[in-house]
Amino acid sequence: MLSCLLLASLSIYVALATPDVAKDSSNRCRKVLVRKEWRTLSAQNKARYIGAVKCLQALPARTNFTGVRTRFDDFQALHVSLVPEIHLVGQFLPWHRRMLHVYEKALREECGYTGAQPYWDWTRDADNATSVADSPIFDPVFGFGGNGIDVPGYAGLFGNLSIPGWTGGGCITDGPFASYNLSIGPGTLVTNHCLTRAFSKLGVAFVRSAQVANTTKQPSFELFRIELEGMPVTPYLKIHDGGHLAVGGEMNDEWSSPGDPVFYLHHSNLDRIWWEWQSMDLKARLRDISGRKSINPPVVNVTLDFKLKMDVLADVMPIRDVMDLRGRPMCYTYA
Ligand SMILES: *[C@@H]1O[C@H](CO)[C@@H](O)[C@H](O)[C@H]1NC(C)=O
Ligand SMILES: *[C@@H]1O[C@H](CO)[C@@H](O)[C@H](O)[C@H]1NC(C)=O
Ligand SMILES: *[C@@H]1O[C@H](CO)[C@@H](O)[C@H](O)[C@H]1NC(C)=O
Ligand SMILES: *[C@@H]1O[C@H](CO)[C@@H](O)[C@H](O)[C@H]1NC(C)=O
Ligand SMILES: *[C@@H]1O[C@H](CO)[C@@H](O)[C@H](O)[C@H]1NC(C)=O
Ligand SMILES: *[C@@H]1O[C@H](CO)[C@@H](O)[C@H](O)[C@H]1NC(C)=O
Ligand SMILES: [Cu+2]
Repeated sequence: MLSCLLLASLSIYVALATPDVAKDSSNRCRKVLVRKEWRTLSAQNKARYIGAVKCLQALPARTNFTGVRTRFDDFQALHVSLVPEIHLVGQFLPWHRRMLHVYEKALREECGYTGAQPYWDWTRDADNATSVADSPIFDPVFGFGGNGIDVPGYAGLFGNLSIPGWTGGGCITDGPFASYNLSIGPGTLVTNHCLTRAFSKLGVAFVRSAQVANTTKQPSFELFRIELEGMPVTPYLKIHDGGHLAVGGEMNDEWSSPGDPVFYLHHSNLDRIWWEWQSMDLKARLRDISGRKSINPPVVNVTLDFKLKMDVLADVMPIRDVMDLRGRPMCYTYA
């Protein structure tokens, strides 16, 4: 107690003395959440996370998007409303970092969850397998349930490309989310439908350690974000779209993918890889941002002042404020 008081008064003193430190200490985190890989959580903590997601699925919506029923739907509908603005542009990684942070906050503040947002490191499954089917992520009890039921002739949701080696395509039949019907999606539609999955061997081939290594070795944010995000800017899938395709179904729907709770673990892993890349050279990379403001001309890069929008779910926030996980408002790290 005494040492706390001493430290507090010391930091006020230092803050007054040097403006730089004042800025630092005002951003200092009171608590740092540690985001962990799903399979490293205890059975009890897995159950707590899933319980909190189911809680969001039972709370009433706050947004006014057409069709939303629950707090879980709010986030999915927010994503649908912004799809043309948040992919294939400079704010792709910052916007999803912000979205995850707001989602994690909702789980904690509205659903009594005390942990951090977990992530799914698919390399742990994909390096030695051709399907994600055996991943603990898809466990019916300690995970998010498994593949969708087989639908003969399922063509996937990947434009007109035929997707080799998929199975499933229909409603998931087990796990904690088999009974939750979505009301947003597929695409921009508003329909009452089950959560679908279609595990794909093609997708798995793009989320292996070699692909991650090729992503984190890129020397600039410009090359890094392109190497991470994937088609149609790149000729083949990359870790972002590869992960969406590996799960398939709703997860592979560019609009309504946040309808699969696994979306948040996939994007948290991408966020972790961005932070890992930033951490290799913090001095330069905490400020390195680029990419088009919009997919429509004129081509202008975003800057750190570009505002990330969350409708009524959270205040707008400049990209600058999500760049450093070590200070407020972010205050989380990856283990
Ligand atoms: C939703 O719509 C209602 C009725 O138009 C309005 O009163 C309310 O402020 C809106 N809420 C939000 C969050 O936009
Ligand atoms: C995958 O297989 C390689 C070579 O067979 C092995 O070295 C590695 O430890 C395996 N990785 C995992 C996660 O099991
Ligand atoms: C898919 O193919 C059909 C028939 O070839 C074509 O009419 C349609 O525009 C294509 N859709 C997309 C998204 O490419
Ligand atoms: C959930 O959606 C499926 C179609 O995807 C439908 O067959 C089923 O009846 C719906 N269940 C409820 C409770 O609305
Ligand atoms: C590695 O990254 C470079 C640069 O983005 C890309 O041209 C190349 O295709 C990538 N290689 C693999 C195997 O993904
Ligand atoms: C956007 O930023 C990248 C990376 O710094 C740069 O190569 C590119 O020329 C910029 N584009 C425009 C239109 O300013
Ligand atoms: Cu997205």
